[in-house]
Amino acid sequence: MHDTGTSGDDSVTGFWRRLWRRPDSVLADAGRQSELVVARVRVAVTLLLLLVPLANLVVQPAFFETRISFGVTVAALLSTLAVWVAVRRDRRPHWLGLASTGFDISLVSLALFTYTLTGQPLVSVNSRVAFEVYFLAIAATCLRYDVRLCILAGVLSVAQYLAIVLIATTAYDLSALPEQIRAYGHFDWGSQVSRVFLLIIASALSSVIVLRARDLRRLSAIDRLTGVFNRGHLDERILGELGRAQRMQRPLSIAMLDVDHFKEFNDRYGHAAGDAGLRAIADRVRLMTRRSDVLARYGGEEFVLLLPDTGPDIALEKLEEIRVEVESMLIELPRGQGTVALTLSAGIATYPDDGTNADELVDEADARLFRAKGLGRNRVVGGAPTMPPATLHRAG
Ligand code: GH3
Ligand code: MG
Ligand code: MG
Repeated sequence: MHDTGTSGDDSVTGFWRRLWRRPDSVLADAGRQSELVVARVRVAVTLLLLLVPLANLVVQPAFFETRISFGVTVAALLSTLAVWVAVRRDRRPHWLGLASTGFDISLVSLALFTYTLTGQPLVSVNSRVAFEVYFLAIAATCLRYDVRLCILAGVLSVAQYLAIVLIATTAYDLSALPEQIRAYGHFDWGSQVSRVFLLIIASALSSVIVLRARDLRRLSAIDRLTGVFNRGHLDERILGELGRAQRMQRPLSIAMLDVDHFKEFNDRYGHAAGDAGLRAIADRVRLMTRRSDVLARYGGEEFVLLLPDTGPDIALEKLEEIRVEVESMLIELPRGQGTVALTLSAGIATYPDDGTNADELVDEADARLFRAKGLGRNRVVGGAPTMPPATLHRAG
């Protein structure tokens, strides 16, 4: 069945599937756009973190640890600048969100681990500044609109932090470091467990925010009456699908469907019956199309069906199949008034044969729909030779 973005399945497996689903193309795009914001914040935070080793370098320039932590932070700053430059140059591959989430979390872990490396393990496990940056990195995953990345950030931060604590406790006797006790407290497992829980809660909260954003996004893309996509979403998708067809050098068919004599149907059976008719037609067409096809309500009783990777012959065949199916459907009238049939007409235009941009293709599909109406309705006109309809029915 073709995807309208509805969640449908409320079972536990349905929930997990929903959690693990890729964001739709528009959200994924918004996520990639956000990488520039994240890259800027990352540079700013790393610059701020550089202040501490820089101050230490001024006070204790000869100390080996001071030089090491300064060197590591400068290396981190250079790598954040490199990522920022790459993102600014518009290099935003699909794996960018995954890579930059892993990079952020690992950067914080590296900052914490540097303290253990430089003989200050209590700073690693009780740090008040560097540890909090984990929360910034986890919160930034919300901007990527991908729940999988929120979960990954949580799992990675917990795993890396626990590894740091284990290394610090194994390599040092933390209760025998008197000079650090005053500045960084003492080590206890209770507060370490609380820290890990906070990371898990932050990751869960980010996941919920992303799921909510996805629900709102779905609601904003769906037509409330029929449950198929709305005009706004269609406008975005036409451009996306056309871009893909051009890149892949594949055809794309656009069909404009219009219910015949629908005004008469409304006048005769009432608006509620008209609404039921529109819902029934939308449901049936949706069931008959592929997951990659896009069905949208264009306005009133008009629908648009995008058929990616489909040339004029196959598109005509598909629309004929839909026309025949709709013609044979019986629509239940409200208040037990019985059943009635509806028909539809359609016009099809195909990229690249009939146009190279969205306006040209929609105009051509519309012109062919007009021709189908003029030829007597209940028929499909496309670029390929039109088949004569077997029967002609009128509403009512
Ligand atoms: P044609 O065969 O030429 O397409 O004729 P038509 O009557 O279908 O076309 P027309 O554009 O004259 O009328 C469309 C009608 O669709 C008018 C309007 O009452 C009805 N309509 C539009 N939106 C809705 C809706 O959401 N619900 C209902 N029930 N009717 C709607
Ligand atoms: Mg119309
Ligand atoms: Mg009509």
